[in-house]
Amino acid sequence: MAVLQMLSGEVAVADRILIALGGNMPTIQGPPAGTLRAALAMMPAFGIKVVAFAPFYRTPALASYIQPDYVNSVAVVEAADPPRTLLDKLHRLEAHFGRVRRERWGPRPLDLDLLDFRGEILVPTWPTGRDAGVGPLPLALPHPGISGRAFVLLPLRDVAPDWHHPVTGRSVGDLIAALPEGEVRAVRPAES
Ligand code: A4P
Ligand code: MG
Repeated sequence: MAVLQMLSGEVAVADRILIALGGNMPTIQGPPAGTLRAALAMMPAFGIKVVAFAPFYRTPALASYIQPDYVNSVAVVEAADPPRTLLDKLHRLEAHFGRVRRERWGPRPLDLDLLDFRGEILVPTWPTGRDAGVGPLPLALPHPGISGRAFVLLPLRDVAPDWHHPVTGRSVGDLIAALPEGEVRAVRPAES
């Protein structure tokens, strides 16, 4: 297994905040891996302390048309903000790296999703699924896309091997085992 990049001490499970990082377009920081590193380095300026982050993975785009591969990772962070404020800060970080929301699942220099906020469950009153379209959506926790995505679950397991889905209770290992083998194999360590 790839080496976990621990930046400071362990965080108790109940206090865990998990953020997914992804990108498949270059920025002034260079290719996506450079953007992800720069975003992690900028988080403390937003009051977000990065405790650990997973090694970067190169992953085929989950999209309705052909796009460049993504680079994905997951970070464990600490923050004093409530989840909505934290997501607003993540959106400001995305904007700093040139993210413009044009279309759902479109190519982007940086996507920061709030995967899990201390196990909190928030079910929005309108759909967040495939049919929801473009535009601001209410916060959903945990992030609705976790369970079926190898590009989220593999780095999540690196930083939180004891993680369980707050709603279903399924372990990250179980969720990975339930994925099609080819999807798991397609998620490869990024070379840088
Ligand atoms: N939103 C609600 N809850 C959350 C949450 N917990 N975390 C709202 C983040 N955002 C949340 O997100 C759409 C809306 O969801 C926002 O208004 C936000 O407030 P977005 O980031 O603006 O748009 P998006 O990313 O295009 O849509 P979505 O539904 O968030 O898609 P995902 O789940 O982020 O997937 N393929 C690979 N290989 N790797 C990837 O990282 N990412 C995506 C996007 C598609 N394909 C990918 C990858
Ligand atoms: Mg997103």
